[in-house]
Amino acid sequence: MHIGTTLTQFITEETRRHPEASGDFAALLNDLAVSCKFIGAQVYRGALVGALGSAGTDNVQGEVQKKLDIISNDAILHAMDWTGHLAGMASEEMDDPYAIPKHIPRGKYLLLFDPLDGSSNTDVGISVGTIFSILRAPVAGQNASLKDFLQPGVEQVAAGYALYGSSNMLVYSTGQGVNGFTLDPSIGEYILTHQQMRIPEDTQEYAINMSNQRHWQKPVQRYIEELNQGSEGPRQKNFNMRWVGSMVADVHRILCRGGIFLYPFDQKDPKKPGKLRLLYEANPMSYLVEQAGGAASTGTARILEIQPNSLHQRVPVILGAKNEVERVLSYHLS
Ligand code: AHM
Ligand code: MG
Repeated sequence: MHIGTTLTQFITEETRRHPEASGDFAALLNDLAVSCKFIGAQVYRGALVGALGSAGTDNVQGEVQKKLDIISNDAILHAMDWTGHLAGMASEEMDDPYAIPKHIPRGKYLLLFDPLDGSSNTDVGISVGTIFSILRAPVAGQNASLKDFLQPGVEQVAAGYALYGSSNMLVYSTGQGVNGFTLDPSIGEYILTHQQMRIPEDTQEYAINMSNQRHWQKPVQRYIEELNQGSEGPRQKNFNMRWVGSMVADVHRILCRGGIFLYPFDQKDPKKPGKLRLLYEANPMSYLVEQAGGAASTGTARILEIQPNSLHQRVPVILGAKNEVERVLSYHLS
C-alpha cells in the first residue's frame, strides 16, 4: 500500500516538464490548495462553529453576504497575500482589487476568485465551491492596477475550482488537460483521482434554471423546448434535467459525466446580460470545459475571447458538450 499521487507531487512533475519554470506557480497553487482545505473544513463544520447564515452585509453586486462568503474570502486573502508570487488579487466579494501589504514583494501572477460560489446553498447542506483564475501580471514585481485584471480568458495561465461536496475535491488545468484531486482527510492531502477529465461531445442531460424561461431570448426558448419534447420532438431522444444552483457542482457533474449548462441572456434585468461573472466564474469554468474537450459560449461569442470592460462584468454562459453548445449557437445565427 502506498500514498497515491499527491497534488504537490503532480504540480512538481508538471513544472519539471518546463525547465524555464521558477517554481513560483507551483508554490502559488499549493498555497491556494491550503486555503481550499481550510474553507472546506469550515463548510463541513457549518452550524457546529456558527458559520451558517447571513453576515448582515451586501457585496458590491447588492447580494447578501453569508458568513461563509466572508470567512472564505478572508481565508484566501490571508493564505495568499504574503507569498510574494502575486501582483494583485480580486474577488467577487470585494469592490476593488485587494492591496497586497506594503512590505511584501510583488510577484508575477494575478489571482481572481469567487471564494464561495453557490453560497446561498450552504444553509441547506448542498455542495458549494471556490472558483479561481490565474493570469500573468502585465508587469511583474509591481502593484497591479484594475486594468491589469481585464484580460480575456484565453490569457489564463491556470484555472480551477474546489468543490465542497460529498468529498472536498480540487480540479484544475494549466492548459494540459483537466485533472481532479480528492482530499484524503486522514492525511490532509489532495490525491489524484480523476485524470484527464473529458466531456463527451453529445449528451442527454442539461442544466438550466427553468423558472427564468419567460425571460430568455428566442434561440434558448427553442433549444430547451426541443429538449423537453424528448423522443417525440425533433431531437428524437429524451433529455434529463439537473440544476444544483451551485455552478461548481453543475460544472463538476458535466466534467464527470457530460452535459450542457446554461445561464443564458436574461431579459429580467436589461442592465445584466446574464447572472454569472466573466472574470472569476465564466472564464475559469470555460477554460476547464474547453480543456476537457467541450465548448463555452455566450450564444454569440466564445467566452474566452471576450475583452472584459469591468471587474464584476456579467455574461451569458452556455457550456459543456461541444455538439450541444454548437447547436445553441446555430439557433442564435438562424
Ligand atoms: P453566487 O456567486 O452569488 O453564489 O451566484 C452564482 C450562482 C451559481 O453558482 C449558480 O449557477 C447560480 O448562481 C444559480 O442561480 P439561480 O439561483 O438563479 O438559479
Ligand atoms: Mg459565484
